[in-house]
Amino acid sequence: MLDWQHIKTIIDGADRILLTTHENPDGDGLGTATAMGSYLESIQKKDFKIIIPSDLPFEYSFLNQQQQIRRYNPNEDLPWLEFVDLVIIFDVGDFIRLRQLGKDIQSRGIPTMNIDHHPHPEDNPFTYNVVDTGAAATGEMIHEFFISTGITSLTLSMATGIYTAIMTDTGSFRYTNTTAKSHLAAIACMEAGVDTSRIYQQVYENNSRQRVTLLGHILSSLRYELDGEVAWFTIDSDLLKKAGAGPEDVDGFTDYVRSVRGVEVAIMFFGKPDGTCRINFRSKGRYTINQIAKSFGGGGHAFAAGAVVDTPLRETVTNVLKYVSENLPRQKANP
Ligand SMILES: [Mn+2]
Repeated sequence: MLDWQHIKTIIDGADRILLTTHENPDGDGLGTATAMGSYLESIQKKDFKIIIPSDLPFEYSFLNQQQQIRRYNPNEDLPWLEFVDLVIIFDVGDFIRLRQLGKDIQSRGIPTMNIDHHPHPEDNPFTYNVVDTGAAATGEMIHEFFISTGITSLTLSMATGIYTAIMTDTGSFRYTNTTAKSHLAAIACMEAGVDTSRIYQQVYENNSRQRVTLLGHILSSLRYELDGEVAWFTIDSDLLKKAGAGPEDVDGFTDYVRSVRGVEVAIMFFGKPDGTCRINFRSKGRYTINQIAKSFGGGGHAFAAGAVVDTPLRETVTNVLKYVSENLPRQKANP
């Protein structure tokens, strides 16, 4: 059990606090940042801002009703950042995913608190590490923080953030990481009045037509390896253009592809316009895939991981499929 009281003391001691999460933010990072923002506003009365390294995805705009989330803009934000006492970073996985914001925090020597459920190496750059790899979502940890430090009932916006975080990271309570704790936190959120069906619809029934068109192309070009245990697909700029879609539209496809009968591991290869290639791995639970992601310079959870490599799309596909066919059989989750 983490020493939440000690963590509260550190937060209590800061006057100006920056809350942030990784680039291409998801429901866990944004939900926890807004839940903490609501706490800092209503209970602690702190000077705080939520500043993120990339754009807020449309499907999470319901978390930003008071326009409290902004994309980092050094020109406008640096004067405020100069006098920040503490940066709390949610769900980041790796400091590098803060991009320019991370560099500007580091160069000013501002203390950082890493609240996360991703594994981190011993020699990480954070001042304080608050890590629980057993938590299904960072949202579960923030719920624990609130109840361990005397918050008896959640405000609606705290609960909305926490519920969004846990719902998205557990695939709506379906993935193997879901525990009784996830459900207990969800109960607390429901008791605080969250509209669970509305949150679900905002996040998952808000696909653009372009995104659905892109999904159609992907599903019609799926490839299978290892007797059908591995399914994979590629996305490149041409395909995005054909569908009228953008890079923000690709999230979630790997989870969907994993749903095919017999498929244990789904892999997405996304050849980005800047020449790098993003690889996403999703496992049903028979194989762990974070070691494979790690061998390509990435990382993540046992059953959901990823990497970004500098090799072009085709070469990446060849390299990864070769590595997977040689190494996946040795990655049994329960040997
Ligand atoms: Mn997460």
